[in-house]
Amino acid sequence: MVYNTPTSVVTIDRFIIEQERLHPEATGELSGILYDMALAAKIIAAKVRRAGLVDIIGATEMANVQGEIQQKLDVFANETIIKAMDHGGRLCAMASEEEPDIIQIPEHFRCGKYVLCFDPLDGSSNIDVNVPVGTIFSVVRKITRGKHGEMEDILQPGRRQVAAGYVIYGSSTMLVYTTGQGVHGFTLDPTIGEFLLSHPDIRIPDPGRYLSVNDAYEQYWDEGTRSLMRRYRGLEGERRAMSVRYVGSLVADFHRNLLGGGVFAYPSNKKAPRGKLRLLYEANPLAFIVEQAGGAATDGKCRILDISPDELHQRTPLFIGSKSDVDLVSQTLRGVSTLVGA
Ligand code: FDP
Repeated sequence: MVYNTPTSVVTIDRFIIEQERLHPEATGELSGILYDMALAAKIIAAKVRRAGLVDIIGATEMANVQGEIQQKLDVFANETIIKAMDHGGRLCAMASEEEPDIIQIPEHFRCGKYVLCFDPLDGSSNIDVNVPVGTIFSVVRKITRGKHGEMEDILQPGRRQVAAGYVIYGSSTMLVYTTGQGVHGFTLDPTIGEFLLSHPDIRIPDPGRYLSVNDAYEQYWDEGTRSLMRRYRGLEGERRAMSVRYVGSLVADFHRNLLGGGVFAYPSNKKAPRGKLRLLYEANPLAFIVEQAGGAATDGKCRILDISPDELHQRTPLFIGSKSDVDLVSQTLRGVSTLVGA
């Protein structure tokens, strides 16, 4: 089906409003959050695209502008999202991977009924070498009674998310999101500055082709995890060997596996007993998306979306991707000693 022709396009704004009309009770507040995220994504995309030029142009700018210091990209992305989201009257609080505490809505703006958690620029250690990076976000409803958001509003299990998405800043910029009615992808058309519907109703292929894991940690894995990886590689059991693809930028690895099928794994290891990735900013939103696309996500023992967070920056082991590939995790780790939760 053709969605976009030279004279008729499905922009993200049009898509969001059409989805909203399916729910006559909707107030439009969630749609507003998605519009604002799309705007922040465009601003960050423009900056990321110029990242390689910063050293060259920065020097010239230093001479002309009054001593302005070049901001690091992850700091820029963090501030851009906060400023795009704090004034709309839709959020009561935010939490960012870049900030130690809850971000409150300034007093002069209205507080709303939603909470936003986000990772402004995931994989930012890859910026210097021109590898894709991403933004990840998650929205839940406020559950406390007061005007302002509290820690309790943020520390909710992922199954309560009402929206989640990511932006990948790659060879093209894409925004992929779900509000619980499938997963839809939009590609930024830089000539008109709009996200256009390019990947409606994404379904993750199953079984998957790709295995994404940093196996430099093999020496620190327990026997269950080693056995699982041997199975994925077709060295143990009956499975066909998967191809290994590891960018080391979560959004890029996840996005490829979502479209091509596969599993991304960041297991616990002796050095990092709870893994590396953050539950609220990385695992939860991607788990909501993958489940909506027909896939699954687990920490090895428990469905990611059922974990009740205890702290803002909690880490979790993560196995995420095509359902049958993720199901193999519990089948293999069951009964074998593992470090999960150690
Ligand atoms: P980064 O440190 O570059 O920000 O969560 C952070 C993350 O990247 C993910 O994007 C990536 O999947 C992972 O860490 C890579 O970790 P390893 O270097 O330990 O493999």
